[in-house]
Amino acid sequence: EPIKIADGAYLLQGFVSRFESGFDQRLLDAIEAVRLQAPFRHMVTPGGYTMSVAMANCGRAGWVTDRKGYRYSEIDPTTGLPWPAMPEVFLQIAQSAALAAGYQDFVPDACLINRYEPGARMALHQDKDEQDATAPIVSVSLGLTATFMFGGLQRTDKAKRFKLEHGDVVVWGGTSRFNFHGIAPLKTSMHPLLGEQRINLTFRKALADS
Ligand code: MD3
Ligand code: FE
Repeated sequence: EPIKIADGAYLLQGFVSRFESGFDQRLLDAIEAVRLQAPFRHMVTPGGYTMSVAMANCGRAGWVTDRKGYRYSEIDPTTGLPWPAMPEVFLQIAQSAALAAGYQDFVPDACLINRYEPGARMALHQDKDEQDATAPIVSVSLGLTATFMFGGLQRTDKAKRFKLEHGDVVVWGGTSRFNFHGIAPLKTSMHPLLGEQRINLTFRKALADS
């Protein structure tokens, strides 16, 4: 029952809870372990803006931005240490979702963890920093519902809006991989497991060799 939302993009509603009862809590426990080693931080864009989304990473490579640009780094600039290893439960959910969408050999080497508090947003952008463009990106939404904006290959293409709820997974492959997308400012609300926040995991193959 994946819902096709674009060429190569599939929405798997409630995938986390259907995968295994209580798996959302296992993911949250793993996030707590990662953040002890790689704290959430508000990164600065090359243009000098501090992002409203707080970020951390795990896996071999992590996405970072600063005044010098966007890139993947094997070292966390905040700690000077390698990023924490990808938790087994992260790999399990990412690979299982990729398989459900028809991608059989997805081995992510990076997981970006985005934390949205009320008012936080992500402006329309494309994901172009990964070296392997054939691999899909798998996103897992946890906590408060967000309004996702999904545009086309040009910034000016009109964006469709849809909701991403706790436990929803989206697999982005094919040409959808390069569509503009973003998250509207998070509305204040309360989630039973996460309180006033939304956490999104995005699994990627960032490096050419791993
Ligand atoms: C469509 N994150 O981290 S997840 C990002 O909810 C990012 O935190 C948003 O965009 C979030 O880059 C959206 C859904 C998503 C992720 C990657 C995509 C949609 C995508 C890549 C290509 C097209
Ligand atoms: Fe993105």
